[in-house]
Amino acid sequence: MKIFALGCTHGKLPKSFSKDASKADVIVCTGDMAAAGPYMAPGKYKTVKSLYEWWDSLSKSELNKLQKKIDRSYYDVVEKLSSSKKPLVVIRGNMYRAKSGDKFTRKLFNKYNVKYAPVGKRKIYSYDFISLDFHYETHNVRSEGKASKREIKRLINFFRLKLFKKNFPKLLKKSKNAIIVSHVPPYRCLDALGGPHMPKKLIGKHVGSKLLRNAIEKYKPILVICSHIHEARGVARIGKTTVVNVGSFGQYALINVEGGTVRVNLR
Ligand SMILES: [Mn+2]
Repeated sequence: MKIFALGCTHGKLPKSFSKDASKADVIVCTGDMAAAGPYMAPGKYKTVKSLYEWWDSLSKSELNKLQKKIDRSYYDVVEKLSSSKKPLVVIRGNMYRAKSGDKFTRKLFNKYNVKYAPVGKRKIYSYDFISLDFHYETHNVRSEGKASKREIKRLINFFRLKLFKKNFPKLLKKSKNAIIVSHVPPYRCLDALGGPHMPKKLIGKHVGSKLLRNAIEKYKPILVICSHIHEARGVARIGKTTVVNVGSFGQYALINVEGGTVRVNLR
């Protein structure tokens, strides 16, 4: 089975998408499809903080204009992904999660018949594709570590950690040939913060999911496909499980799964 996998597209699909997707059996997208606001800043910015400062400095009308562009990019990516007519496994990531964004996403997914469950299972060929959408745990709420206890609790509840904790291991336990599609990488695996914009004290900090890590160690799925930490792109192993962080902004992976053997080609 050939998988075309990408994620954190942020409005950008690879030029070869149609060609490569037509050769794949399954398309996987690990979320964050829409353009990322602060990263649309013109010119050169040295730090993440300055990107956000630029974003915060915008007037209401400038923000509205950009928001329309972002909405459009979300729309375009989902339209293109679903145009391949191949089985499509998609999750949402951390973007568009407030009430209006949630509504926007549901409408968009309905329009293109995109099947979605925050934590769910779909059998495709002889494999169980298990989705695990974005969630926060105490150690990774706001990587800056600045959130108050109350805010941490709110974000953990808002992103429904309880639901994931309850259902994710259950689904895995009952699965054969499991392939996990997660927004966040597993803890201490392709999950270290870095890159030129990152404050020094955060470089190397692990912000992956412990829920996912523990489940991998216990249930030994064949493959985990993730993104979210753009700068930690790569292929790694946890025991016999292959983990692929597909990267961002149109980067992708061609993955071949035959029985228990996984081969990964990062593009
Ligand atoms: Mn993300």
